Amino acid sequence: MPTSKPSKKPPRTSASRGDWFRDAAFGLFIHFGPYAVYGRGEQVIFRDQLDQVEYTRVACKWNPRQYDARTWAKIARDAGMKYACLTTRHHDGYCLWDTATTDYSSARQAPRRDMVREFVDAFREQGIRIGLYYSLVDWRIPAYFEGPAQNPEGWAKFRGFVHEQVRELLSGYGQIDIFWFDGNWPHPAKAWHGRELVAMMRRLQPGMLINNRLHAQQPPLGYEQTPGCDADDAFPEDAGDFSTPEQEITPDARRTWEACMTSTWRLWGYTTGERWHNADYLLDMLCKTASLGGNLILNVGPKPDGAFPAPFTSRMKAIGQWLKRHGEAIYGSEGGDVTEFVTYGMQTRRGNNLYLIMRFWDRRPEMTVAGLETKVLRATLLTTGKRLKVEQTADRLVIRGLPASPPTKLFPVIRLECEGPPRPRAWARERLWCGDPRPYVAWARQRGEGFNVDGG
Ligand code: FHN
Repeated sequence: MPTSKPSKKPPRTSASRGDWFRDAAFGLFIHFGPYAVYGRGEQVIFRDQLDQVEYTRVACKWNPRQYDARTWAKIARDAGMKYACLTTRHHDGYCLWDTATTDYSSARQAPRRDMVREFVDAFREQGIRIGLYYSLVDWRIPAYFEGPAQNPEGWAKFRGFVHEQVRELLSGYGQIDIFWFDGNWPHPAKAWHGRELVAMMRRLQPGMLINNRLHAQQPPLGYEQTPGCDADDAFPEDAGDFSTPEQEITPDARRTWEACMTSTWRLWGYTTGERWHNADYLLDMLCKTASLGGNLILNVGPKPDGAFPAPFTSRMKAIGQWLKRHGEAIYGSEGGDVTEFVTYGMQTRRGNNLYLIMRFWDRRPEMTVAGLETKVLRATLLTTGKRLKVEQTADRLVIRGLPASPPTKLFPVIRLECEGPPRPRAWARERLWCGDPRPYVAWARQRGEGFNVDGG
């Protein structure tokens, strides 16, 4: 069902922090760790209930010799990604930075490398903003499972370990733009001393964005609730700056939001025998997210040797080329559900421009856009630069001069330059099901009242 109101970008997180993020629109999520050796996703130790000692042995031997953050950064840059978020520690507990809290790290084990350092340096060099993912869960630690009630002493020690690790990550690697908590479940933010933790983080990195997952209940898989959406409406100070719907593009009208999605069918860590989403499906995610006023962070699980899987790299190349030509419809755009356009695709807005993102190309020389109130001054097929003819009546805009063959394998975009911010007519704003039926009554009455062909 079409939404009843054009989706707007939610209120800014805070003028100082959120501007670049909402304009950036597109980020890279990287789930990298020793679990890649197994080729069965990032949770293999838990899902397969592997022997902890055996997994630790394999993890300590893991040495991704092809890990080259500069290559990763160039792929992300060419894909049009404006920020990137690396798992510094996932639920298996293995740390990718030179931490003093444990020897279970890439700095102390086989690689002898501070992979977080290499990541921040390489991506910053490409002008890409830095995000650090951090799992509160650590499946190695019994006190994590017992929790504060059953093991108050062990929990306090574990919580201290977590706070110190966060402090290290925010003290030793320069400006961090995003901190991406994950896995607070089943413990509430207060069990993590969330307010103290966030206060410390704000002191160390005042301009940094924090996601909502220290606070939002992150139920294990199989729960009803969409992971990453806040369980309640209140936003206490440990509730972070943006919502994180996962594996679905679900707007949060209350504030900035970022959909986190895999580029394969399911798992975040490297998985052999993957089913990959095609480039048009991945681009559809990005355009849909932008049309609803949010950001997309798209995931890759690097191979055990540290290289990105080739199917990911090729898809990102195609999307990057599309963004080179059509990026103005995505970066810095606002949600654009302005007119009745669901048949063709999606819309985004930017100032006085309305962008029509065409998922389907029906080869007809003209197309109709119904319900746009604002006068169109100029129409351009952004994909080729060709000027298009427009004829606008009260309720209908006809766009003419469209080429028969689709001008790109991905999504052609038409830019409508309007005499003001593009607005829908009342009936288009309300759509069929949500507003004043009278325009539709008059429209149906054109035929008469009755059930027969002649309206009798
Ligand atoms: O359990 C994790 C999962 O492994 C992955 O890291 C995702 C990414 O958003 N977060 C949790 C599931 O919601």
